[in-house]
Amino acid sequence: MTRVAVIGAGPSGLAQLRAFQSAAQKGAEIPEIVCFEKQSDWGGLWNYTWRTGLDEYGEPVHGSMYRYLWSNGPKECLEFADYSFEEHFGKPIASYPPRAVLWDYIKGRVEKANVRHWVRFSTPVRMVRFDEQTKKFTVTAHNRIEDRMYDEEFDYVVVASGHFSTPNVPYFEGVKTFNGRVLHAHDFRDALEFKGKDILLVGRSYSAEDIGSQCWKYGAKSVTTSYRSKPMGFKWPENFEERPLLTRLENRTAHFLDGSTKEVDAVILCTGYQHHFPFLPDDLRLKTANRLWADSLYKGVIFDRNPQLFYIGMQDQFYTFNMFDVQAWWARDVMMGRITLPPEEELKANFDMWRAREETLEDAEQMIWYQGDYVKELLAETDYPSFDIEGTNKTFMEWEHHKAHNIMGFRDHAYRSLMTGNMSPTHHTPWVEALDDSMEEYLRN
Ligand code: FAD
Ligand code: NA7
Repeated sequence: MTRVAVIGAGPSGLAQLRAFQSAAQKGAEIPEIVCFEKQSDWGGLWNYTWRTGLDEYGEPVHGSMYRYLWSNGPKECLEFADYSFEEHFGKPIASYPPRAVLWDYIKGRVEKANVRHWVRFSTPVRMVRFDEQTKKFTVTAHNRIEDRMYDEEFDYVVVASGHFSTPNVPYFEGVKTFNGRVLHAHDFRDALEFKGKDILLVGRSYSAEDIGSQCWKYGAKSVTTSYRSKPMGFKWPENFEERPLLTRLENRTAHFLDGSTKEVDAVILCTGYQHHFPFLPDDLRLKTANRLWADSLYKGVIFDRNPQLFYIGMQDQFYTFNMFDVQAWWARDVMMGRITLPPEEELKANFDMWRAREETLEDAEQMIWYQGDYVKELLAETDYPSFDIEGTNKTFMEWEHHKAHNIMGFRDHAYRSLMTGNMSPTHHTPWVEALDDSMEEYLRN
């Protein structure tokens, strides 16, 4: 029997499980699926952990999510086409759910699909090898509960281990002598730690924007962000400012490229993450920057040096859950022989076309339409329920517009579901006043 290993049970890995289960549900004979998950529960980053550094077994902690995290984009843009929010919660809900609500939604679909028995929890994959003779993979996994390592053979491997977990940590002169706390966004957990403090964030992307906004919301005395390329440019509140790049730290003083200085209590490096696959040898390992068209992946999914190896969710992301779904459905169809791969020159030409277009993209709007078009291309080749990509892009446009208008208020808007057509309700409390991020509080009418 054909065997498929899925590495990771976050949104991408779970999309792969659901893809196979939905084929089985329609009567198809599917391969045997084994999903290896290093954490003790599923949901990937959405499964919050208080831990930082190493976990209970000495493994690097996967989680980068923090308390009070609310969706940074409209939930209408990530909704599963085969499992709506309304189906899960039994009613339409507001558009920017906190982490716990999204985790519940992700879990709901796979609980309904009854695929938990495919997952081996607390089992990190240590190594994957490919035998050119037998054309099979050997996966070495470590069952941490029994503290037992073992090998198993597979015909296909799907890497869905995420790429926002291993921090990119640049060095800044004087950091060794800085008298406050220095951490990377990966280790940030509770904004209340910085209440009443002057904080500096390095970076200008999602983490800087959101951790900065959150620390401001929970009472930081001042928030300064420092950019390398260009400012974020939002209309920030009074005690929130953007400065050019940090050049050095001296005691508590941060020095910036424009010669200005600022006294700060803590530095949070929001400097992004590395694609890091310590369990893959050179011939199977994806090496790419965080970009919309990742290196080495034909159709954004299949490894260019081994057509039995798939990667899900490795792109930089506007689209998330439903893009992972479309990728997983596509990968499933290749593995099940429903999609015959075109000759390599054609795959390469397709890759070059997407890469060339990626290099022309100038702003978020163009990037969103680009990723939407990519999702559309894969969607047309599978039986994943079709959904309104243009409508999704337009919802992303509204989101961008709402952010530009009011960065601390964009989460107070509501959008129409592209899956059910129903309008979402406006949330009962403005985001800046909503300090309780529990599911009960969010769903309260
Ligand atoms: P992950 O969620 O990272 O899951 C990967 C899984 O693989 C984990 O469970 C991990 O334990 C497991 N794993 C890793 N290595 C191994 C191994 N060797 N063996 C076995 N298992 C392994 N997206 C949104 O749509 N909206 C948001 O608001 C949003 N906010 C975000 C906030 C933060 C702080 C971060 C970091 C990301 C955010 N994202 C958001 C993007 C996020 O990447 C996706 O939503 C999603 O979690 C990606 O799913 P994934 O399955 O690809 O990766
Ligand atoms: P991103 O989106 O990869 O952004 C990384 C940021 O870090 C970006 O602004 C970079 O600047 C900046 N960076 C990287 N290296 C440096 C150095 N050496 N000096 C200064 N600045 C640097 O990561 P995020 O963590 O913000 O977001 C990741 C995910 O988490 C995202 O999907 C969200 O949903 C949540 P640049 O812009 O290149 O000038």
